[in-house]
Amino acid sequence: MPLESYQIAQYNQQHEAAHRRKFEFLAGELGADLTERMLAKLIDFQIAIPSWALGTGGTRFGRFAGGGEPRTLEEKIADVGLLHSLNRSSGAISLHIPWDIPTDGEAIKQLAASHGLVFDAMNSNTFQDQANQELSYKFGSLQHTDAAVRKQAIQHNIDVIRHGEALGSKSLTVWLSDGSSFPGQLNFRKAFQRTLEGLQEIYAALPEDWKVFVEYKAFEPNFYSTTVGDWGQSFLYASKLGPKAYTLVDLGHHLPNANIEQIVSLLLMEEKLGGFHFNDSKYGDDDLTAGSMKPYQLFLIFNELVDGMDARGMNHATDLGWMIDASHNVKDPLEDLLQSVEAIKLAYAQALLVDRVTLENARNNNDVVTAQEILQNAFRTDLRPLLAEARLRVDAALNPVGLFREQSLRKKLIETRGMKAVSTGL
Ligand SMILES: [Mn+2]
Repeated sequence: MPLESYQIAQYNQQHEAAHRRKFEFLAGELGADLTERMLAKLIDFQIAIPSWALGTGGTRFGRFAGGGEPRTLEEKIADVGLLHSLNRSSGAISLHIPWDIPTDGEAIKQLAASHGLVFDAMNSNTFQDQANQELSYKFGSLQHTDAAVRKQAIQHNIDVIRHGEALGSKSLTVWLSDGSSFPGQLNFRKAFQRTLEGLQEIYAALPEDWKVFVEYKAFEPNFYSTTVGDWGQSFLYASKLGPKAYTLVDLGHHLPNANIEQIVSLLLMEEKLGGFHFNDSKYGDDDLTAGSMKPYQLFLIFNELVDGMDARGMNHATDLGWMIDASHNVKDPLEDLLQSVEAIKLAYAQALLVDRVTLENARNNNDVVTAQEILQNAFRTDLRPLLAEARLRVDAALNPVGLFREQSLRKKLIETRGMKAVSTGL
């Protein structure tokens, strides 16, 4: 391990007095009851790290690797283990097949467990052609006009489920790049029907206690139509498939200015929201660090998540799949993931702070000003000391990015893996 627990303890000792001043002021404002309830929820709340976010992301113009990137699945697990030891909030990893095929499922599962990690949703890939692949996905996978291509894509998804079973995963995320780039290219109804039939075969292969998440995306790589293009289409597939099928919301997969919080609210009401891919964007599927661009929107989304989950008595930590899906090319990927996790948990904490009784009264009385004040008061309360206290209580670092830098952890990874180590993936 590049980071030992005594180093975390030493770091926290050096910074504890300053932390204590800020935390005690905040706890005084919130009151002991609310403080302790929020701390317990924050400690439980874990966000899965995708295996493809551990290396520097590329764009279609180029890729600038940062050095010391994980070269194998084992090294990817070690990186997530490092993140988890820094923040105790990243206790799961989400794998991508075929980039992360485990050769020995049991050994990989044990390695992950030794870092305190479990396997979150498995991700299939029918948006690329692999080197040894028989048929091409150039014109789609499950929507394809050729039944043999569809069969290959269905079988791939079933293989991914089997890999996941060996690792103790409980869900499959299907994102299809299927669609069309020019008017006239595709019969929309037939493409939908073929895709539905393929998903039905995949659904039939799910173990009893598994879920399948149908992820939607408005555009890219296709630029005229996408066969799972929005939450309505995903909801339609999920509804037709059955109770184990859910919609997955990726924050970057909407048309500009979409009201994502309203989408989340209605999907939860219909018991069809399954999971989340967090990232942030300014223009399209930018895959920027969560909360870096529109933190108020992230808070409003969590406000609906907490409200909708509480309305149905759901467990915040375990009843939805929480994952990051971000990857870009100018930051250290591990520092970036630490920032994303922090932003997500901060938005969650702010949503826990919303006074829901007063908010509902304000709504019933059409008191628009009070309703806005309640949300903005929660959003503008600095809860960072609460997050730091939650970390301190489970032996994580008071400031994960600070410790990552103080210990020169990237330098240590480069020393072990080399400057030219490049991660598999995008
Ligand atoms: Mn995604």
